[in-house]
Amino acid sequence: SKQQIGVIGMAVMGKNLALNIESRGYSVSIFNRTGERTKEVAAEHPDKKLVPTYTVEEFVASLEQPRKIMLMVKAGKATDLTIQSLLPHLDKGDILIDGGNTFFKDTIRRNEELADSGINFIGTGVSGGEEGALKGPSIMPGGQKEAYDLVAPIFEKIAAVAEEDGEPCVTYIGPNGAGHYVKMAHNGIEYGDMQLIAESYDIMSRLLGLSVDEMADIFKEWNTGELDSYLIEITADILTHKDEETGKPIVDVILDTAGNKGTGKWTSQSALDLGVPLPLITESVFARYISAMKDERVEASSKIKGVDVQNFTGDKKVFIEKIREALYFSKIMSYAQGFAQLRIASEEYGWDLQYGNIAKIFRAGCIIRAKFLQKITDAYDRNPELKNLLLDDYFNDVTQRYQQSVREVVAAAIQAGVPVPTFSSAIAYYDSYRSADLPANIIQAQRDYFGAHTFERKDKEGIFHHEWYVD
Ligand code: NBP
Repeated sequence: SKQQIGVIGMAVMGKNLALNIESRGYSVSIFNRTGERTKEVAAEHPDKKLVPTYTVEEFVASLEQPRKIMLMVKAGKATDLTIQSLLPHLDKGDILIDGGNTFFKDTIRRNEELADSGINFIGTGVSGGEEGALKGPSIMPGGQKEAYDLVAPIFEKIAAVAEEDGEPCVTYIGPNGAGHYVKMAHNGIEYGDMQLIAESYDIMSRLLGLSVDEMADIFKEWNTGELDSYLIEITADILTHKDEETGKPIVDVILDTAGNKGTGKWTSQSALDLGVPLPLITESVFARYISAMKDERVEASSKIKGVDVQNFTGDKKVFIEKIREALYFSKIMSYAQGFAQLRIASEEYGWDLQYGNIAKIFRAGCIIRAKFLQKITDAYDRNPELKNLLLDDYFNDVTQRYQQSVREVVAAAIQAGVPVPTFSSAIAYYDSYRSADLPANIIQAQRDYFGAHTFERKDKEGIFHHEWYVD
């Protein structure tokens, strides 16, 4: 008998996803370029309905039609090569699902190319890392809707479930690259959240002189309120771990050089391409880059003085609450920017994204899962056409109430020489967005002065040029 679905790529993600699908009662064919790996996976799980196959022909022939094939291979060239190897063996109506972290423009291209041969192509974001893949990820599928409908029952069973209403964290995102775009934006938002948490830690550590244990308790406490989220939860936990060798908190021995796989960069690049302001996430990408310049920073630290950090004299408890408010405020700025970008991308690429549903499927399974996402869904339920989350009553009210804390925290950090690129960017965005007048009049005057680029006027319609060089 034939299998209901096939998974290609038996590295950690593909293996775990195959096990997840199998655990929901499906029979799964598995295949990996290196057959040894397929053998290992099958041998590790003899009791599971995982059917190992060792050639592409054997793999494809083992599947029910229309075939459902999930690719979990390295994004980029490996994905193209895998698709090419499958193509001669597929039939019209078969469905290829790419669950890798693929650049959305590659997905648009593959979707178009394969459509010519009658093959459906679903580019799907899968978030939640290894554990998510095994126990329930958040899934962001994009591609032919009719094809998605055929795999939807499987996806709905393997996805994470939102605590609030028991709904699976998967929804059809839109045509072609929409799913991978949303996954990319999710990752960008993840970069922002992580950097904001890192800055909060830095302020508490360097400005308030709190110990790692004290900070663990604070994050734990924060996780019971508005900031309740996976990333706050794991940060609290991380801070309780000790290094086995030295007995020190593990964070004190981990090198302060952040890696990245490029998805944050893609999000910023797309924002630049679309002309959408995405300063907070972009600052978080740059923060990783500057962190990676460790040797240069160490050298600079001995040459460049900055300011001496004064002992904090205020009420620490009060200030910690301000940091919490600043963090929540800044997180809202980041999501406001990210969702505004989704809106412009949706218009540009014709995706008709449903922002409230997107926030909903982030509520569980994925790295940015948080109570807070329900607020975003609620905002789009109130107004599906919302231009920016900051215009929603809830977000407007809470940011209005918390803005003073951000101003104080950012000012104190700057006075003390503690870098807060994302916190300061958050308040700058807020102040820019709510300013009816910005100093761009000066920029337009300069452009007109040196390049005769012309300008518009506040008081009447039309295009104007001023004669700047009259003697
Ligand atoms: P990797 O991204 O490390 O990819 C390894 C897999 O790709 C192996 O099965 C490998 O086969 C296969 N592969 C390579 Br490499 N080159 C190939 C080629 N030319 N032809 C065919 N297969 C090839 O695995 P992963 O970490 O499990 O991630 C899988 C996908 O899921 C990636 O796109 C990743 O970005 C995405 N993702 C990962 C995470 C995560 O937390 N790790 C989360 C969400 C999404 P081999 O065994 O023969 O070398």
